[in-house]
Amino acid sequence: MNLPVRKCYHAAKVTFFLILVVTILSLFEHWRGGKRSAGAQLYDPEEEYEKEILEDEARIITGLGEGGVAAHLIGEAKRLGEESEKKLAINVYLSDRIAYNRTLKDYRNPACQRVVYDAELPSASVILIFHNEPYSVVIRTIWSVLNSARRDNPWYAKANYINRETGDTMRLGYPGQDEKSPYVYLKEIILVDDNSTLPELKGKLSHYVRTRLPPDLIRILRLPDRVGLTRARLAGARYAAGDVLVFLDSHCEAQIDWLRPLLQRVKDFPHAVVVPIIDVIEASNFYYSVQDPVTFQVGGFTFMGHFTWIDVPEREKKRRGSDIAPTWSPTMAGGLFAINRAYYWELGAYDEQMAGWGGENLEMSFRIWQCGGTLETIPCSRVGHVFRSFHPYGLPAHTDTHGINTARMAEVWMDDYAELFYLHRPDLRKNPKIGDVTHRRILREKLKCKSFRWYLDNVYREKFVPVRDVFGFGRFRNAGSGRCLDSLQREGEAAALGVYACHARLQPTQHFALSLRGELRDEEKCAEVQYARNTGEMGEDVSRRVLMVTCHGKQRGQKWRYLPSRQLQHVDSGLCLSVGVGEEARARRCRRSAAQLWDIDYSELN
Ligand code: UD2
Ligand code: MN
Repeated sequence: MNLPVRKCYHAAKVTFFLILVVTILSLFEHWRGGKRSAGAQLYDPEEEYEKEILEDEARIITGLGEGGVAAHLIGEAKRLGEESEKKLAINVYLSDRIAYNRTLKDYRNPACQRVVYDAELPSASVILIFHNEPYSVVIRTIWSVLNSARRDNPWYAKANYINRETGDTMRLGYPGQDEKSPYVYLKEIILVDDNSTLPELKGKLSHYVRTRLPPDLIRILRLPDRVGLTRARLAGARYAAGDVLVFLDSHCEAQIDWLRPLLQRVKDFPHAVVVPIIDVIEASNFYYSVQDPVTFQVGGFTFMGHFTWIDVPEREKKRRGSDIAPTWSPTMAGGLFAINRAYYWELGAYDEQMAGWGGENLEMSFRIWQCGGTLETIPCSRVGHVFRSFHPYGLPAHTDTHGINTARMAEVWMDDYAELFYLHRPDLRKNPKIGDVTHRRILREKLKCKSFRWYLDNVYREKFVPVRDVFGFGRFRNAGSGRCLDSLQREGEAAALGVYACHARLQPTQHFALSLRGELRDEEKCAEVQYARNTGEMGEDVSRRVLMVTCHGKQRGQKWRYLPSRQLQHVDSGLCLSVGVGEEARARRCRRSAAQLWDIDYSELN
């Protein structure tokens, strides 16, 4: 009996010993682990960011691109730069090496230097939105906004102004602004991160703002989901507290004294929505390119729903009175503009159901004009923008946001003219993808907005409207061959006018018009006979090409007559439009021939 007891006792001793060893070991492990995690706590991401930023700063090449001149690298660096541009549509490798706060030369119309602004102007909230934009380009944008707002800028030199009414001395700044604040008129910069995935736009960017920029002036709004540019701007606007919202893309550089002209105009006319002249910063070499400080373009559109640049119409040149006066613009590009904050909301902000990219710019442009505001280019304000040849960031897969957003816009603002958009996009007509626009139609009712017809007749009278300024429009069907005039989707200046089998339904390539001015045209191009002016001797078998060139509106070379015989005669050359052997239309001696007989098919648009 004894034995088992002793055995038991022995076993207990061994067990106790084992437990002791295990406990000591685990305590030791715990202690080591504790030390390890204490080490992990010492790891500081801020330190890492700081190190990276110092490395970035060491990379910058002094003087490169300074003054807005083109920057060039050589050898391997040049190749790496070109490679980055192929991938990102901007030479990011080069951008990383140009000073973040490079200066620009003064490219303004010289008359701008003599303009006197109020000392007290409304405060601005500058809203920059971005999704996966190149880090150094974003930072340069922020710097340029900050630098141009500094109180010690030479253009703010006349620091004290007398208020003519009260006789008081006034300091530059927005109402109630601390006189010592180094940034005049700038209330805040709001960075809206539309859920970027690039790591450097997260902690590192925040660190940069905290350590190198005035952090009390810059707020970063991180959106938890990717919402697209319209809703990103809306988020920024909701957050903003300034009197005036100033939107910019995140690849801009503001020109000298760009902000005051915008603020002054909005102060004087709270219903004026204003845009700077947008200069081109070249994506490959960061050249700040200004063709001519005096002439600039304003915004137009195509019925396909695209924004275009147009020359300032002659009647507008007369109305505005001076080259630097606010210039009415039928539309805006969309990315760079300033608007009174209260008015922005009153006017319906944005259509928050627009996703991705596109459409919001024409929507806002038409809405401004139709609902009683004005859209103006302010020539003394210039901002450079890097125009890219493609979107480097992905857009929501398989969704044509530009098309859908434009259809939403057309449904609300274009009345029957929406059909001209659907002519290009029949697939979107009554397409459920467009979603519901009732609330935007209610907005239009509530604001008592005018019709699209009113907009075309008053704001953009120069716009060629293929169903309005015409003798006839639709298909031009040749009696002999049964084929129709067709642009053959040839693009570029002076592409030959073609003939092609008529489509069953009216299609944009076969939508032509004979305008009241006598132009044989589509939306932007007019038919001309090649070498029409040096006619001289013309043989029986003369056969000239007919080219589609930009309409000049002056009739010379672009005038056609539709004869009672159903022939289309080019006035300058006296030749008649004929079907040729190939797919190009020809201008030939007028003769009795079915090849020269045309029926204008007044097709219903749908
Ligand atoms: C032009 C406008 C742009 C916008 C667009 C039509 C100018 C100079 N640019 O195209 O502002 O009105 O037409 O929609 O007027 N972004 C996001 N989330 C996205 C996609 C883009 O935040 O899902 C940002 C992007 O990082 C950029 C801005 O939106 O800062 C505009 O995009 P863009 O530069 O690609 O457009 P852009 O200039 O070709
Ligand atoms: Mn842009």
